[in-house]
Amino acid sequence: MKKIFLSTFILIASVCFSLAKAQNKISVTNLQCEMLNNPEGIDVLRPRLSWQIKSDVNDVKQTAYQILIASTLENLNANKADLWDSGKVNSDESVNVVYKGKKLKDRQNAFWKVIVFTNKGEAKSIENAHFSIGILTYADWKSTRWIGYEKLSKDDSISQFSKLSARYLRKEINLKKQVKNAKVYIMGMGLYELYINGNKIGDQVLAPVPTDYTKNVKYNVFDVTSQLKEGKNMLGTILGNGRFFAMRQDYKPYKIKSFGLPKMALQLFVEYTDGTSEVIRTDDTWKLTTEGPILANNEYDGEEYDARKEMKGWNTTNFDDKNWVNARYVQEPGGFYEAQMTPNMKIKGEVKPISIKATAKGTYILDMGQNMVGWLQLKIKGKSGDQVTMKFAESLQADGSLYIANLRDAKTTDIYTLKGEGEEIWEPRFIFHGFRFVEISGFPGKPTLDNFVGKVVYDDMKTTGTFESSNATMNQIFKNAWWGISGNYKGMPLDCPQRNERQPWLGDRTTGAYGESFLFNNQTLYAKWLDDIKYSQTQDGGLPDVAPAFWRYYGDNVTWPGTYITVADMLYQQFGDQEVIKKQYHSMKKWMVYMEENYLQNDLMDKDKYGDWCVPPESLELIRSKDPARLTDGQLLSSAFYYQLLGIMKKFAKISNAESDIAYYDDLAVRIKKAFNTKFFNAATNTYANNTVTANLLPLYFGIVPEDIKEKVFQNMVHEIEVNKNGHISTGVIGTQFLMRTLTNFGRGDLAFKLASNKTYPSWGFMVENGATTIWELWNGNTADPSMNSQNHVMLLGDLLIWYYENMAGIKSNPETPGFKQIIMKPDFNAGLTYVNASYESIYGLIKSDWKKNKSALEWKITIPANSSAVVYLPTNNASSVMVNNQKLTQLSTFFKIEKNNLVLNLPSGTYILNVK
Ligand code: RAM
Repeated sequence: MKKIFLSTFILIASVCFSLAKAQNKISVTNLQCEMLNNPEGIDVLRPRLSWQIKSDVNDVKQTAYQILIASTLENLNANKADLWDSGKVNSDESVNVVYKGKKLKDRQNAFWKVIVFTNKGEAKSIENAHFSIGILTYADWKSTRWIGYEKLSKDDSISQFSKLSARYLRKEINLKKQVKNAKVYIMGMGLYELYINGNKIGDQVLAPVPTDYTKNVKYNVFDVTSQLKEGKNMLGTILGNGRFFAMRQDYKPYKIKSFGLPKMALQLFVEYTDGTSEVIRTDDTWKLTTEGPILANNEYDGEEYDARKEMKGWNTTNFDDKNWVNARYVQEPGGFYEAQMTPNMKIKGEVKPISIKATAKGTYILDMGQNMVGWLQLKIKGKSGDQVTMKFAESLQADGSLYIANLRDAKTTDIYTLKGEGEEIWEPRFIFHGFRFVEISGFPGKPTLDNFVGKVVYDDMKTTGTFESSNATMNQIFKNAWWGISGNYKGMPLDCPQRNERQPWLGDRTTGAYGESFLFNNQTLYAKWLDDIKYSQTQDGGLPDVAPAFWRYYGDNVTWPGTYITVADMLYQQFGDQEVIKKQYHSMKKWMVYMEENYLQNDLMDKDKYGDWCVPPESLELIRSKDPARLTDGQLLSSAFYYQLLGIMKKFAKISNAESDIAYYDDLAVRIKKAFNTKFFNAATNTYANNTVTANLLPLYFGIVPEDIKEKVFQNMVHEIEVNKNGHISTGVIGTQFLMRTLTNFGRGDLAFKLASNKTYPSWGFMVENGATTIWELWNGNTADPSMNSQNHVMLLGDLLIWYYENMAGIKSNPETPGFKQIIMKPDFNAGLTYVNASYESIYGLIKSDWKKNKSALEWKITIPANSSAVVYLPTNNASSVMVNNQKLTQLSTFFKIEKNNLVLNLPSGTYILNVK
């Protein structure tokens, strides 16, 4: 297929696109190890290195590279690559280049740079990069003790609404010599803050990322050289509950997992200038108190803080801790220790409230103007003992009061008690809320907008995508999606951030993760999540619906657990990550075999739990439809899904050097396809099962429909949408994952556009019209029963964002060359938009697609990063109507061909303006 494609290109003339005569400026930037910006303490001995080439000339291809890695910065600066000098390697690889130097050891420091050779000249990386190895040997942790305090204070409770005061710990250390290098390795469960000599270490919040602590425990690593001095130093930590001391502690213990009381283990590794070193470890000489100002911290219920109980100087050497007790030795949490390979959360932005209104009760309602996730910082003056209560909610009721019914039993309330010493500024440490509105009571005096700032909290990742088009509804949906996705990143992808749930449900991200990857660099977060899923696998191969399995849902369906495989595929497609597949392959296969052995009956997968979750129901108050005509057969869903997964596993088998498994997948796929068509296809009507859109869509998208009847099935599906559903969506979480792409692939981009720009029920635009600033859990989120009705859920996005990028902007990674090594730029110019301005920061660099058209002309500005290329589709079959950078295409030397009324160009890297008349 590919070969035919290339051979039909026509070579026209020999003038090159690039401005080759201009001075070539090549630079190498953005050096990354394991795709992390700051990989301090990593968990791999063969890390992968990546860099980006930037250039102001077109057509830049890497021809070779040389990587230099040294154990010290001095060595690197002197070009002494004592760990690895790759030599000049003739290769165009610039991402995920595997380390092949000396064996790296625990705590090894590495400094590196790269020299890149291109067809347009060579360049050295501007910056030096750094990584260090974590503590990979369990024995090195052995004499580091876990410490804590496993008693409750009088106001604590182990109950449905668990309440526990934060633990404060301190330890004075005496460093006898001058410090050359110091690193701290900390496991603080559930959440920690670390201080040295009174200063907070790092700008992370809510660290570390949550895991099933009986399976694996993440440690964080910080370089603290500059924080320590010769002589006395003070280490201090505060421990919060997080997911460790579960939010619903003694409530449905058969379902909700809890891990005990907070605890920590820490190593401080100090290297002195004289070459000697020392390790300081947690032990029972550390002092502890539970009498600090954080009286309670519960992710669902909120934080309570009494500023009168602040212990000034507790984390400095200048403090009398006679009332503190010695920390107690406690059991280790049980899981393996692993360096955290994804960044912690941070405060990523601020939101200023837009209004504050007094209520008849004497309280105030604050409006942030945006449904956001994080917390509120309070600036306040008052008397000692004054108490301000802040209750958080997503929306208001008709009478202007908070709508809290959809929070279920989450109390979402922060309480601050003033110390009365002038201006006090406070924000919580160990909780977050999903909210737009806050009810404030007990505020001393009259609050104004200046008393509050919203802190936006999510994993420290870059926003990689922008999108703007001629359709205002689509633009607002994009913004709402950004807020929903970022807000639900909490060291794992959550379903929602507000009610008493907040679980990492697999099914919510099956395809969504792929769309999200255009907006955020979510690679390490999802790689971590795949580990969470692997760790939650049962002995016999089963996978849960929620991972980490804080809620124990082991229901053995296909559609939710299948996310394990589709998310790995996303990491491969979008980031070119093969390692993640090799790492997970064995467990994925184990699950596939487990499902086949236990649930394949007559060649169909007979196990489904959720159906096409959350289709628009027959009555607007309903959460789940009971109307058989709206619901799609569970056996159809699970069989079609399993069939699709077999195809992905086949690809993974090749990557994982497990080719011998392919025959197994192939055989199953053939059998399932046959049984599927026999059971569900209705030849008289050319429809599947009960002819829901989803029932036809899945076999179409997954390639189950026989070639000769595809078009008929598609036309039937279109009829169902256009006529029977009046041009509206009727799919739920499952069908919506394939809807937009299928319509466009079969030539009905206009109908996809209609669905994307609809403002009436049910549609994403309907949410916007009803004031949504995020995406709802239900199409009828404004009217449905509150018992399952979150206003910040991302699962209904389906493949919408993929469609925005791949089909509207025309930014798609060629599946043959994953990670955007080659970009397929094929916007559907006729769907209904008149312009799109979009960009995506890929691992090769920035990709841009800005097009605008009127009846007679199209102008398209494209940027393709260096060392990448693009196949560009123009909507014409007339080469002489095309201009490239103000020159006639027919006078240039580039390959193009005409394919189905498109003129297809092969463009090397660079910036182009294409005009079609
Ligand atoms: C709800 C969750 C989630 C969904 C499950 C099946 O409780 O909010 O979004 O995956 O149900």
